[in-house]
Amino acid sequence: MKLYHHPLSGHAHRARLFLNLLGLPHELIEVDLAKGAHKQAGFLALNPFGQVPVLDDEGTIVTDSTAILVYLARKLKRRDWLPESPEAAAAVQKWLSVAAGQIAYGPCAARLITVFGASFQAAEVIQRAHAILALLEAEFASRRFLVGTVPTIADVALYSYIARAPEGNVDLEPYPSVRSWLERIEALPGFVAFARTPAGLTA
Ligand SMILES: N[C@@H](CCC(=O)N[C@@H](CS)C(=O)NCC(=O)O)C(=O)O
Repeated sequence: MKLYHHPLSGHAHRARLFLNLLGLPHELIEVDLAKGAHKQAGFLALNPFGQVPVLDDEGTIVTDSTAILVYLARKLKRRDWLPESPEAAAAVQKWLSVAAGQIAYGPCAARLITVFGASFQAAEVIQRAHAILALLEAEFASRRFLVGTVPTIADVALYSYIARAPEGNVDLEPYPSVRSWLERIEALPGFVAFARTPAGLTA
């Protein structure tokens, strides 16, 4: 398998993290976002959205980070990571939507300002980040992982941008249960860290 990625992309880190948690051998291909390689014809043929990550599984092309998580879990028939009961599948999907919604427009956007110079309104996206973190803090007060008692792709999808939220000036100090959950993910066999950038609160 090949994973087209960028080391500072949390979306790409989700896919890379899951490949490693599954113990799947893979080749990492870095896409030079700074030079606009993701908008060149060759890459757009793989992903018309012009975004990383992209998974190439022996010619089967899968784009979008959470779609890659679903693909890998289904391909390996890992019902632990992607359960099949209607209730659990719906719960996982709910958190994948949060990853593409509140996380993308909250902690991810806040970090895009400090790490990549994006032009979002800092106060607005930081406030959004704290809203989802407060909700998660309440969730983790009574459970170890987002769905059930074992990690699922929901946890993988949310991990990267929450772990690096301080780089976007989003303080994790008020969220001890969220920080304990991050540590539980980091203790999983095969865990691979998301690169740290000295920015925001970690500058
Ligand atoms: N929905 C996509 C979003 C991916 C995404 O936003 N990737 C960023 C890097 S973190 C990217 O490639 N941005 C370049 C661009 O949109 O032009 C996914 O989940 O994979």
